[in-house]
Amino acid sequence: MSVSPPNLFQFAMDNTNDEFANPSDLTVLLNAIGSAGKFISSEINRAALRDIFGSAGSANVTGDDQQKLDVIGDNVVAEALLSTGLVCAMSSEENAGLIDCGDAAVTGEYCVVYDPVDGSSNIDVAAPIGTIFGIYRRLSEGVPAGDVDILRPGNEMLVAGYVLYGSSTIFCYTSGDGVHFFTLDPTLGDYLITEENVRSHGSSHVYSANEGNSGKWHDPDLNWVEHVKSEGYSGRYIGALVADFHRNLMKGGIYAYPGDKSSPDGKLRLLFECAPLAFIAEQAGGAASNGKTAIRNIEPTQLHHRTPMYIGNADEVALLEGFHSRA
Ligand code: AFP
Repeated sequence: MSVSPPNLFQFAMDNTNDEFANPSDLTVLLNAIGSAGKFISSEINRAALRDIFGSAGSANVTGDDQQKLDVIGDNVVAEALLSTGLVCAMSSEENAGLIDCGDAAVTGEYCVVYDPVDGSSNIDVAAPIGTIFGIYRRLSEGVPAGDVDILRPGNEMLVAGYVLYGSSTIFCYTSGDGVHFFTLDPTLGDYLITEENVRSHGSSHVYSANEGNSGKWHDPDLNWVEHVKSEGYSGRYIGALVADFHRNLMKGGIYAYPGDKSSPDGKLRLLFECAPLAFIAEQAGGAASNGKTAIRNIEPTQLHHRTPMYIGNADEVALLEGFHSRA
């Protein structure tokens, strides 16, 4: 009889550390996000059948058209985290301000930032999307948690991860001790470990960027992209950061979303997208930069702070930074 590999619950229990208030907290928080991920995964799989494709007819705080699944995913993740009683502050890409955490705003120990459905324009075409999250330990004491607990650089993050809804559903996380992948077994309804201590793939001459925007790019990015093309790099762009990031982590490459002449800070959100993935990239031996500074060292000035980002193989990010430092 074969023994099943450890599930997410067992693995997190065995791999907690003393950064957490209680040894079980990591497990409880990951379990909550994992449960939300199972629900979102099943909703995505049945989206056409349940008429939850398409726009919700609203825009989020940064003006993006909200999809029905953005709204569903946002509520599901928030409710799962609130049910733990451990979360004092939450902020998501879909909300202008902090999400109300009730009594736990005073008693909870953790703050969570998340993008419930990253790449939501992929939903209607059955292409990959994902949920991204980051968790901090609170700073304030004895008062309802506020912006001070959330507006923090990625280098203060305790845990970061994502759930990728692709040809299979993958749960990835780091708590500062390596990066681990779990795959959802739909028959068991459980995430089982499929790769421990993932290492960023070596350089494989792949770049992921929306080159359709290059007419607005600045010279360092134009020079870099001409260079990589002259070196014979391949382009791979899914249009969902979490999916492009995961592909490059496993197969090698660099993802680039530069600032440009009409959007100097680019499109991506520092708290909900960039800082969590930067933590994962670094833990896997990769790197993430805004062209000059490590993403994890950037102090957010507002919840929806945007930043250019280049992330992936460390040598590829260093090459890109060279073009920016010579500018
Ligand atoms: P949405 O979640 O609003 O679809 O945004 C996704 C995203 O922030 C990121 O996941 C993609 O890499 C990027 O946008 C794609 O943007 P472009 O459509 O401008 O290439």
